[in-house]
This record gives sequence, C-alpha cells and structure tokens, in this order.
Amino acid sequence: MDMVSSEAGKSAGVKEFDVVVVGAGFAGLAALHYLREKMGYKTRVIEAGSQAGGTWYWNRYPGARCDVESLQYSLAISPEVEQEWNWSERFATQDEILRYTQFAVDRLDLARDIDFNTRVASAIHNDQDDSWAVTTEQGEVYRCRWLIMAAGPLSTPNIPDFPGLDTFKGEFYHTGMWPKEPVSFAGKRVVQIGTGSSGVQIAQEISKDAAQHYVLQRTAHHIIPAGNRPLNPGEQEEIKRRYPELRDFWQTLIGATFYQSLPSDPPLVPGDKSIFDVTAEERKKIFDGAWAYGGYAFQRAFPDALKTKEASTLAGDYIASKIRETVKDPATAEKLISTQYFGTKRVILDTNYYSIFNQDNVELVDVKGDPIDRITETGVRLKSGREIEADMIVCATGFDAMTGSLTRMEIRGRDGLLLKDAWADGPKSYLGIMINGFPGMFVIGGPQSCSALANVITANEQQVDWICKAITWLDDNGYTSIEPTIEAENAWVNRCNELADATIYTKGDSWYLGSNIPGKPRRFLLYVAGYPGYKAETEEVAAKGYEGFVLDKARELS
Ligand code: N01
Repeated sequence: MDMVSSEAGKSAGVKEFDVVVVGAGFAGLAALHYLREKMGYKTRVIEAGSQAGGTWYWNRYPGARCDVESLQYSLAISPEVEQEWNWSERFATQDEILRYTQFAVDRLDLARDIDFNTRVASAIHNDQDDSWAVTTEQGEVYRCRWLIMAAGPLSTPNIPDFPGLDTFKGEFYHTGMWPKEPVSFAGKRVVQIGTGSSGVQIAQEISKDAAQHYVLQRTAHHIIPAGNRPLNPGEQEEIKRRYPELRDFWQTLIGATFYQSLPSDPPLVPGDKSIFDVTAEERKKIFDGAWAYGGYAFQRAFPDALKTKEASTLAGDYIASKIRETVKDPATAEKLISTQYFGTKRVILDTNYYSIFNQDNVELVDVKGDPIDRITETGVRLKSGREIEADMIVCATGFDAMTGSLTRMEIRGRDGLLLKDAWADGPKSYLGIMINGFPGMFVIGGPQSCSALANVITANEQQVDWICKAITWLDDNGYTSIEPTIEAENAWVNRCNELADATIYTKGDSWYLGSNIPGKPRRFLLYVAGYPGYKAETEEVAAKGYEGFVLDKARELS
C-alpha cells in the first residue's frame, strides 16, 4: 500500500513515505522489517551514524559489552538471522553485537531503506492533513503519514558543564561518542570521570596500559559478577533448536530474560522465597550460588530484594563483604562500597573491576568528598586545591536518558506545541508509546515504557508489534490520526509513578529518575511492573479499540 503518493499537496524535493522511522538501532531495524515485509509500507529510516546499530554503534569504547546473555539479546523477527548467526560468548562484546547488527541488515536487505549520516533536526505536525514533515540537518524534507521515533533511551551523551573544559590541552573523550580510530592509553596519565556501567567497563581497559589511572568516583554503584565465558559446546545449538519455545518462556519473565539459558536447567536460586523467610545461612548460600552463576541471577535471587530498604540492604551488605575480600587497601574498599540502596541505580555486571584498585597505577578519587572544581589546561583541579595532571580525560558520565534523544530535536505537534515545552515539568506519555498533543507520532523506548528495565530488544520488538498493528488497524478503518487523551495519559503516568513508589527505585538518585542531569525534573521514567505486565496492559488497550485514544479522519484517503 502506498497511500502517500496519491495525496495532494506534495512539494518539489520533498520525499514522501507512509512511515518515517528515526533511528536504525534494533528498534528501528525491527520496525523497518515489519513495515516493509508484513505491511508493504513505503518506509524510510533516518540514521545519524554511518552504520546501523544505535547504542552499539556509538558506544564503541574499549571494554564495552552487553549485560544481557547473547543468546537472548537478539532479534526474534527473523528465523533466518536467528539460526544463521553464531555467538561466541555468554555476554557479547560491542564489536560482536555491531557485527551481528550488520549481518541482520545485510540478511534482511535493510540498508536500501535507510539514509545514513543523516541527523533529524525537526519533526513538525501538519494539523490540516495529519502528516508529519521531518527535516534533516542537511535541509532535506521527508513527509509521512505516521512517524516512529526510535532514537534510543540512552543515546544523548551527558558531558557535565565543568568550568574550563574547553581549555584542556590533552585528549578528551566521552564513552558514548567514542571515535572509530584506536585510542591508546599506553604510558599516559588518564583521568576517568564516572563509575556507572560504562565507567566500570572502560576502567579495566585503561588500567591495563595507563601510566597512571585516576578513577574519579562521585557515587559508588553496586557491581555483581557477569560470569562471562565462551559458550559451552552444544549450548547454542540447543537454544537454536528451541528458540520459539524459549522466546515464549522468556516473555513470561519480569525482565523478559532469564539467568539460566534453559528452563530445564536445575534452578540455581529459588527466586520465589522472601529474603526474610530464610535463615542468614540459607540467604548466604543462595547469594553465593547466584554470585557464582553470574549475570542478573543475584538481583533476582529474592523477589523482594528491590522492594524494601531492609531487603535491599541485605543484598548490599553481601556485595560489601565481597569488596572487602577483594580490595587490599581497606580505605579504598570502604569508598567502593555503595551507600545507595541496592537496585536504586542500575546494578552493573562485571568481572574484574574491584581488583584493578590493587594495582599501583590506579587511584580511586572520591569526588563527592572533594568535588571537581574545574578542568585546567593540564588536568583536573579539585575543590581542595589538589591538581591532577592528565594527558587524557575520559568522561563516562552517562546520558540524558529516555527524553534527551527526543527533546534535542525540534518536535512540534498539534497547534505547534513543542515537545520540550510539553515536558517542561517532566515527560508524560500514554503506554510509553504516544504523547498527548503529538498525533500520529509513536515512540519506541520512550518514557513510561518498560524498555530499559527489560531485555531491551524484546521490549522494542513488542512495541514495534503494537505500533505496526495499530497503524494497520487505523488505515484499515480510515483513520488518519491517533492521539491519547490527556486523561488517559495522566492516568498512565500516575500509575507508573505509583508502581515505582512501591519499590526501591525511587529511594535514591539515578538516570531512571533524571537526577543525573542538573535541572531535569525528578520523575521516575520507566514502567517498573515488568515486561509481561506491560505487554498485557498495552495489548488490552488495543483489544478495546484503542481505549484512551482520540481517533480522527481529518484527511481524505484515496
Ligand atoms: O552512565 P551512568 P553509564 N561529576 O549514568 C558520574 C546502560 N549501559 O553510561 O552516580 C562526577 O550510569 C555518575 O555519578 P553519580 C545501562 O543501562 C549498559 O555508565 O551520578 N561524576 C556516574 O557514576 C546503564 O545504566 C551497559 O553520582 C559524574 C557516571 O558518571 C546506562 O547505560 C554498558 C558527573 C554515569 O553513570 C548508563 O550507563 C554501559 C559529574 N558532574 C551502559 N556526572 C551494559 O550493557 C555524572 N557523573 C553492560
């Protein structure tokens, strides 16, 4: 179906599509495949990078690796891709995931409908005919009936506004914008700022070669072992044989991912007993088993570990004991122990981070106690007056999460409403997919979705499925517009807030709450009740004829 080409009002030079998708990460690729192959829609993906891959394209810093098991962190949309690709390790490196993405792009012939090296500047809704005009930074205009934003939840790097940053004469990098050219740490004095997931991974690479490595930590995060290893003989083959059954099973789990590859494996952790219903010895035994198994087994060892401060403290205490066992200098060990409740920040998977602090060339610098005053020409000055000389500064300072990739574009909806203004008091959406005031614009991985709290590829594919079915239904019924009511949106946001308030997530500071960005309203940005609940709630809305949405037929379809 190519309805666009038959519409009036086309302008010279304007490219016309049924659907424009912004972003060629996993979400954008899944959307393109679905729209093209299952629906036959004229679709264009606009991508800022020179290659598909989204987060795995930009975050090419040394040490980058996924924290979801590779056999589960893959697209389900194509049985061919699923069967023909071979993973090498339990948790894949950035490089391997990018090669996998390229394999999927080639196998599904996706590149012919993607414009690379093209960044979107604005997306403006036309209230007369319910179309969207998407303009790139190069000035090209794409017109479409439906717009899908798949620009990523963690894709707008946060470079803090350190005074003097522009005066620094050495090398400067952010993990989320890592150059393609090799970067050498050898023999250099390297200051690393930030100790979240990215910081913990790159720290181990920097510390291997740097003459001196200063790790500037503002807050200690909780880190548990990944237990990475090469895949066992036969493991991949069995999963491949059983993918349809296993993918259905994984979808029933809270994070749409499992800490054991096979449901038939003997359970390593019961996962269903309250942390308070076991003796201290039993609790330790369960934690020991989960710790040894690796991955998020530890986080899921007790169902209530993320529910109350008391439960979270028990998990945190166990991690503290492991840090004290590993780090030789007691003062450094104490600094590395998180004072946040376990789970308030994203729990990090890793293997050797704590032990780098036993090396002579690595120093942990507490920049909460002695904050960064300014960047100088030659390094970093702390408030105490201490000068840290550096040849290189690496910012692992995270992202303007969930909203940054949207608000940095000029997105104008009904009556010229600017998205940034609509979200001035905090982002709002209905189902984490659509926004009042922005008809016909769908978001994948947006605020109040469950995306970043689940296996994000599975979450993306579920949203793609929902959106594409909605578009099919709208077109089949002659609707040209869909927009959530303000009441439905408010109810969804309130529900997400209530769900989050009943957990540990809102009892600390994190990008989940926007509190990592100065001035960003503190709001919990995700749906916490888990993937199965999210899927059920969104599908119920669709089954009820898109309850909570206003549907319109402003434009005549031919
Ligand atoms: O970012 P972060 P990230 N002065 O926000 C510090 C995913 N991911 O890129 O905690 C000094 O977690 C900040 O300190 P504080 C994953 O979902 C996954 O590491 O705000 N320090 C913090 O330590 C993850 O959660 C993978 O006090 C400053 C750090 O910078 C998400 O991406 C790998 C500062 C930022 O940590 C983001 O992770 C990588 C300042 N002004 C990322 N500003 C895997 O799959 C910030 N910081 C394994």
